[in-house]
Amino acid sequence: MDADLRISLHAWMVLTRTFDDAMVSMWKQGRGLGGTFSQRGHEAISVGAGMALGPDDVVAPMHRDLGTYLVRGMSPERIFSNLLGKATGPSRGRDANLHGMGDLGLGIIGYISHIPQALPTTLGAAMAFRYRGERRVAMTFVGDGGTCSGGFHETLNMAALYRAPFVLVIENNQYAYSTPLHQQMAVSDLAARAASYGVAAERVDGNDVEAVYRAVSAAVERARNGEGPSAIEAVTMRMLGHAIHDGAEYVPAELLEEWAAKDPIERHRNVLLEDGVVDTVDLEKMREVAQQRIAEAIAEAEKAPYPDPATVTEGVYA
Ligand SMILES: Cc1ncc(C[n+]2csc(CCOP(=O)(O)OP(=O)(O)O)c2C)c(N)n1
Ligand SMILES: [Mg+2]
Repeated sequence: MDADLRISLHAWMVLTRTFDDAMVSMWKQGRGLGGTFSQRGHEAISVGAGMALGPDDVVAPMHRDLGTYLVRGMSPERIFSNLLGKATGPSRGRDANLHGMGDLGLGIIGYISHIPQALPTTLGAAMAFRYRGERRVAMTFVGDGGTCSGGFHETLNMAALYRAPFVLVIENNQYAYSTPLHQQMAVSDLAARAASYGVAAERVDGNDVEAVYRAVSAAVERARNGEGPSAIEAVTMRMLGHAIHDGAEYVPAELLEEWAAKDPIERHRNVLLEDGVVDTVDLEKMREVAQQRIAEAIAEAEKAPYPDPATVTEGVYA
């Protein structure tokens, strides 16, 4: 893999983590944030998969895909504005959350909270590309919990049957809210679950950004060439609670320790250092740039106006 690409993958993960840490501390300081879903531990997935798309492709990220929003070009200012309920956020103050942050100009389909409705919606986009003969790909994400609901199964069945240019990234983070995998389903291999519908499926280490990037790039390439849909199960761990209000006391401490030792950013940092792609000065600089960028974004979002109450019915269609 090209050195510039490896550095870029790393820098986006650092920015994503810096954003996430700032978001969590702001919530603890009571600085007016809405629903706060940390994606700590998911950086390699959201960045690696997001970077694998081309500029004309579309993606529907889910609540743990902050990195995908960032790599698609949604600015930290706009995302913080959304979290603060400001008029300058993509939902224009309608949804103080990482939900609802669509921007079709950036190829981002707004997150659909009710799991797994992003799947059939994204398949619809993929089918539109097919009908129009466009070489574009539609990608979305689903959690392990989401794979238990009907829409996952119906979407993969139809995607395979019609060879849709559709890519699904399954974020297996071991838990759906407080329910561990073994209490959700009688199987543990989610790639096999997807493969049973006839989509190309594989399991990757979701804490290895380069592995995620390679697997999703190959899937995007297949979809673009008319070779049909794919599902990539990226295995990771949700390192904090479901959302900030959840202390996740039900997660065994040893499990978190085991996964903390496999932190996606630390791991990639060590690989880049070993391969001589970067040195510690470069890495420190990268961290400072990210911190500066996020501090500016927060300052701008905090200054931004709330939506004018007179606009409250705008965007209400039914
Ligand atoms: C139909 C529906 N039921 C419940 C919820 C509330 N809910 C949001 S996320 C979530 C858990 C999802 O778990 P998983 O799919 O594993 O994703 P993770 O949060 O672990 O990333 C639940 C129950 C919802 N959004 N939609
Ligand atoms: Mg989960």
